[in-house]
Amino acid sequence: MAAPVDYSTYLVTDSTPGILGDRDLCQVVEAALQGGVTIVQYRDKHSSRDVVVETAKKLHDICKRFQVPFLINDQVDVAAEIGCEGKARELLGPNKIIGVTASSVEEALQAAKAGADYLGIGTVFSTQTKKDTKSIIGPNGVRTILSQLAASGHGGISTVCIGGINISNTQQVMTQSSAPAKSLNGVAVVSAIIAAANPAAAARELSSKVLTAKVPD
Ligand code: TZP
Repeated sequence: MAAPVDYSTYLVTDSTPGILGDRDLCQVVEAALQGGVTIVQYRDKHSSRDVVVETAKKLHDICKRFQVPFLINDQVDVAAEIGCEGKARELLGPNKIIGVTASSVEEALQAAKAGADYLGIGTVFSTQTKKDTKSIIGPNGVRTILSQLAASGHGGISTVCIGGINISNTQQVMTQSSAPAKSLNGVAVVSAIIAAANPAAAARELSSKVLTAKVPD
């Protein structure tokens, strides 16, 4: 059986021009892994398919060195081509990680029933990183979704929250959003690590906040 996935400090990359300054994405991700990121999703809305495949291969190799799962956002064909850990099940077969973003109880239950491995719940707070978010649900919205998952027999699905999460609000969000029967497995962040002056230190601090706030499974 595959080892359980640690969702506690989930890094999502960003390809917005300028966000990395003069730094290289692979170096930033490697630094974040040194700081304790436990799972990486490559999200690239700007580059050509060739660049995406090339970058995905490099990032996958880095993640393998750290024994951390590597997922690709949306581009299921690229995930299939490079054989990474995250995908859409029909195309890539069993033993892959599928994540679905949910901003409502309905979406969360639908994804859980369809067999998603984990949910990205949000958008929690407004964020400059993704401007087309459907709704800002706050920690209370996250708690409602977690309660309903547990109440409908889907309390076992892994969950992270996403959207505007940073070092200053992680502990509060982890604590406030926890439903009595189910708490978050972790937090997913883009800018809190990718745009940080020191991504390794940012990942270390974020990871320590999550672990302090997390209720053991
Ligand atoms: N999905 C919902 S919000 C978001 C994504 C990919 C962006 C989160 O970015 P940040 O910088 O962590 O607020």
